[in-house]
Amino acid sequence: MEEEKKPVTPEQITEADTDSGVTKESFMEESKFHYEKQDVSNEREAEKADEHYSADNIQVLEGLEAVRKRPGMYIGTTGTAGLHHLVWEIVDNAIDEALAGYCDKIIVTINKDNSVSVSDNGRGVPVDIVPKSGLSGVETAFTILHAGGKFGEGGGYKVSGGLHGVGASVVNALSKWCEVVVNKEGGKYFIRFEDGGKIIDHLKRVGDTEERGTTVTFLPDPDIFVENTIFNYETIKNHLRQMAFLNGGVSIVIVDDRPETPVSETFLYEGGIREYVKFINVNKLPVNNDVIYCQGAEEVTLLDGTKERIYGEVALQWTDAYSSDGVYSFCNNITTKEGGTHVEGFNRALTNTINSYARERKLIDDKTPNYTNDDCREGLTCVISVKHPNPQYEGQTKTKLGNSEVRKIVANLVSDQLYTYLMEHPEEAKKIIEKVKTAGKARLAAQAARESIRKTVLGITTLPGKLADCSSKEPSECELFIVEGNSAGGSAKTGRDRHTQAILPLRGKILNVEKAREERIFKNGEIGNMITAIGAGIRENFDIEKIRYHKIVIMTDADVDGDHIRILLLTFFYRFMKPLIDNGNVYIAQPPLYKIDFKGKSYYAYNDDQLETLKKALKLKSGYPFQRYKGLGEMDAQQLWETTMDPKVRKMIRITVDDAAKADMAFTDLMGEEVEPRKDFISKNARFVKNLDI
Ligand code: 1YM
Repeated sequence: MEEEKKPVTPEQITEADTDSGVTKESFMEESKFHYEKQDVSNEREAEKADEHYSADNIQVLEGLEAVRKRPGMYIGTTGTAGLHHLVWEIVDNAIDEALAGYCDKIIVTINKDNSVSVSDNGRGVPVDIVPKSGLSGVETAFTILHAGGKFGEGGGYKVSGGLHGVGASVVNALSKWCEVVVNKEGGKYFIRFEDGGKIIDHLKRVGDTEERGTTVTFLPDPDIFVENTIFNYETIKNHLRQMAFLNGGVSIVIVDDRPETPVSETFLYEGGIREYVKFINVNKLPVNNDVIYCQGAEEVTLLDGTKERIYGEVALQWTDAYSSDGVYSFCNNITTKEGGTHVEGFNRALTNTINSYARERKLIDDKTPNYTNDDCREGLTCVISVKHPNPQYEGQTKTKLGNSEVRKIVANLVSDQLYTYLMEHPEEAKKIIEKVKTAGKARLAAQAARESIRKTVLGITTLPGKLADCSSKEPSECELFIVEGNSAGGSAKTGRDRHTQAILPLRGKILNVEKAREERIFKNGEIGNMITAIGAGIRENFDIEKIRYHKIVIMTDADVDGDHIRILLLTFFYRFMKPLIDNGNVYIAQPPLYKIDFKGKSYYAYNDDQLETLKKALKLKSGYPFQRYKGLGEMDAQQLWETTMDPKVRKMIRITVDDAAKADMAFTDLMGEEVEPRKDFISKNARFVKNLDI
């Protein structure tokens, strides 16, 4: 079993062991020297290296120059995320060494000067001269783009995510300086690169040591990372903890040497992803007591005859939660946010196994239809991790695993082992099936509720009594103002342009659609009014062609309650009428915050800056009175029209999918009830909340 955890074929291990480290067979033939040999031929090798050096170095620098010219292509951004990406790349190399079975400890240190050191106790990066480049293994790995673990095709098993082995040279290219220490076969070797990877002095043996391993220290180049070169302890810590969960048995230490008293934490999870699931579920009530664990590896032969060994593991535990989005998937230690074939294989096996077990044990009667995948996943926390030597990514953000062979591998291992678990633990199995059953019932109830709303709310063609509709029937010129509170609603009704502007006042807060079960949502009067007023249905029945207004304008007070209502409405539109948001039909009105009356005229300011500018422009003395609007209700019909509704002067914010998704996420994260975190969220996300009043 232990061996299963290390996705390396025995053949690869012996190959690597017989060589000084570099696994590729063809390379062994070319290089044909081992340590003893290298010692006697050292000078000659150095000469040879120098010969190659001048010519090759130009090429080398051109490669690294390309990275410096377009860093985004290699690390995504040159912002904070990109900065941390440098650390992930070096850590990935150490993790690869651990996965190859040669290393069990990794230490990441943030140094006082904000450089980062990563050490491992593996074999050490090869130090022999690589004939193709004329440079040592270290120099090759750190200066030649695409020099992966094997200087060529095939060979070792490299699985860590990211840049597929181009990592070290990319980090070097983007560093002010970078130092590598290799302890290998009795010797200590050192090299320093400067200014984006320039070799100042070749790799040197600087002493003797019994230790083994690689230490890489680098200082990000401030000319590249102009925004920020300061590493964030929490970001690195979270990443390393995730790596420790995904690579059970590897001890990963983080040290922050910057504070006066250095901080250090160690992550070591012998249970790997099993402990990850426990960690995610720590504040939840588990349904089955132990985390179920399935794993396996399979060798597949590709069309071109090459063999690949694919490793998969899955850990799962149900909790009493209602959501069905607790499945976290990874390939080669990177999250596959859009899922992919491993998740598909898992889903298929999960649904089949649960249903066939329940039927066999007569926990479900013959007449009842199968539980759906969603039923099986309600409350489930699951980590799926596969290691694949040649992953193919698809999807919009290239985070969807595409290798089709993975589907069957994961499905098989989950089917077999989950089934065995259920058979061997009938008590736990009973609790799990019970949870799935309840989820199924809730689904049927929601379906019935949806059906009834289709018949009632969606069937209602008479418009809500509270709606003051506009006279035009041409949707492209019509606007619906959803207004907070009856008094503001009254002003809006009086002040509007009756031909094109309709007003729907909302009484207080609408229901939080995240919290409520579907049945209640549909029975909520305010929501029903919005659905009928807009007139295009909801969810899969929503028909954008039928909308009665091309502009839906949310008009709320500029205070915390107003912000809250706005987020509730956005969440509602996002969940129930998403095409409206995709299509850019949703807007937020911007009422002014201040009014100054001066020489018989009223002047409005929409933010503090404008207020200051206005005071200056009117040459007002300090202390000159101005009105601060607390709510829309303080404005009369004329003022509301002049400042907020008149298309000629008003300012409105058009909502993007991004905004709405954020609002939606805010609720998923905060789960509604507590006020403090919500206020906190609102104040931090001023994007929706331009006029804040807390
Ligand atoms: C702190 C970062 O890079 N460790 C590391 C890297 C390598 C090896 C061992 C290694 C790999 C192989 C053989 C092989 C790398 N070597 C190379 C290259 N830690 C860190 N530890 N012997 C040693 O893959 O066959 C790239 S990474 F290219 F030089 F072989």
